[in-house]
Amino acid sequence: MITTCRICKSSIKQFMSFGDMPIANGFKADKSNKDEFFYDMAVGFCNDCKMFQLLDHPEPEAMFNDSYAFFSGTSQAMTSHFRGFYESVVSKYKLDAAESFIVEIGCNDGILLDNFSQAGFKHLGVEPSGNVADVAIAKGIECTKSFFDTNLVSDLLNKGIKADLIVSANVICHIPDLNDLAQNVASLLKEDGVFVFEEPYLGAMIEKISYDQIYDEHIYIFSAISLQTAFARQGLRLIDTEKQTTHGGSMRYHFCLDESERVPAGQVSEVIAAEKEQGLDNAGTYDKFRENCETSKYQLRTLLEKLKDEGASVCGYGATSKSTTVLNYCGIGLDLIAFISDTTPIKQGKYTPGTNIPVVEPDVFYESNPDYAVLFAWNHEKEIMDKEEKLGKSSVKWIRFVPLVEII
Ligand code: DWN
Ligand code: SAH
Repeated sequence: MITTCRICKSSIKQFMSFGDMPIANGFKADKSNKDEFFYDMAVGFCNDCKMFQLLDHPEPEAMFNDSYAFFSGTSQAMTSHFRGFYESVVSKYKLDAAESFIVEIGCNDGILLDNFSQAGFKHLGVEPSGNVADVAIAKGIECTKSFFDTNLVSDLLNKGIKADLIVSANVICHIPDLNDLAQNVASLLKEDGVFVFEEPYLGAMIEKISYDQIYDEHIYIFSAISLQTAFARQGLRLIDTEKQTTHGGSMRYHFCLDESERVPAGQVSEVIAAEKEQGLDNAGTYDKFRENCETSKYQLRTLLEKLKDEGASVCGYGATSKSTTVLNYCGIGLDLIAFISDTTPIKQGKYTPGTNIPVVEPDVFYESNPDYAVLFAWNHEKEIMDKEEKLGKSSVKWIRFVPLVEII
């Protein structure tokens, strides 16, 4: 467990712990916890550089390997979102398929990079989880099965590769050595290149009490203030911010090299002013957040216990990474949730990390037609509700726990 901030090395203390946590995507072939890895999921806020961070985490190789369970393409809405990301960045920076080199950090199954690949851009995806990288490669995407680190960037530089655009989505917060990451990005960018990436947003998490964004893979939850400060130390300058609704509230950040002549957009200062107004730079905000998490936990448990007493059948919908935090923190097991339905083949037939709830295919959900389903994939609520309404195969009542615990 660290005692100094990962970014600025000031001393840092935990403001809360979510207790012993397993690997969020560590779905298991059997019900035993015998060989399961647990760590104390304690979180801290650095009062100096304002970075919200985990104080301990498993080794990256234990999370990102050849049996990674999350495939980005499981959501149609995210596929459309990434098409929009591609179109917006190509138009904003006037990228030309014949000239520009694109690097994506953490391309997963190619959900974003495929757009560049199809349009004929020279590109490279960097993806350490071999099984998801294979899906990208099968689409014809150039992808190296590797972590984005100093060795990889040195190799690329030795081959004469420099990037006009480095893109990423929901990956930068997964990289423990953020100082190293920023240095590597700075050396790989062409003089006028840009680094554009989006991440779960701290402001949204605090507002919605979506504490389930905190799990092993998310070493950081960023604000514009904390990222601007961290990356400025490594020669990168924040030039634009764009709020996104994806994953329950995200922020897209645009950085360039310090010496570039690019001018920051007006909304950067507005976003930073709004973050100060919200208190994201103030330790007291996180004490209040801890209280809100405890209330949310109490309310969810109370609702599930009441439904159990009434004899209702309850399942979960979406075996998300986030659900590992909710289930383990709230102490929810098979006594309260019979199974979780999920469309991802690699998760089906397995058991949830720490809590041993079976993950089943959607047909089991339709056949058993439970009374209630906890919507663990709450960030995909619209897509899921529309799909289930159209299918009409279930009469389930939905339970939401973000921003409030309620039956929808
Ligand atoms: O940052 C991360 C984000 C981008 O993705 C990663 N660290 C890991 C992952 O987080 P997650 O697992 O919380 O992501 P999702 O997108 O909320 O996961 C949705 C889950 O729900 C998937 O397992 C697929 C499943 N699903 C389903 O069963 N039916 C999803 C949809 C849309 C559906 O209709
Ligand atoms: N970009 C996709 C995937 C996000 S999941 C999306 O938004 O849906 C996080 C991904 O980051 C995983 O595929 C994981 O293998 C990858 N990843 C984790 N650490 C990484 C690193 N150091 N370099 C590159 N990719 C990494």
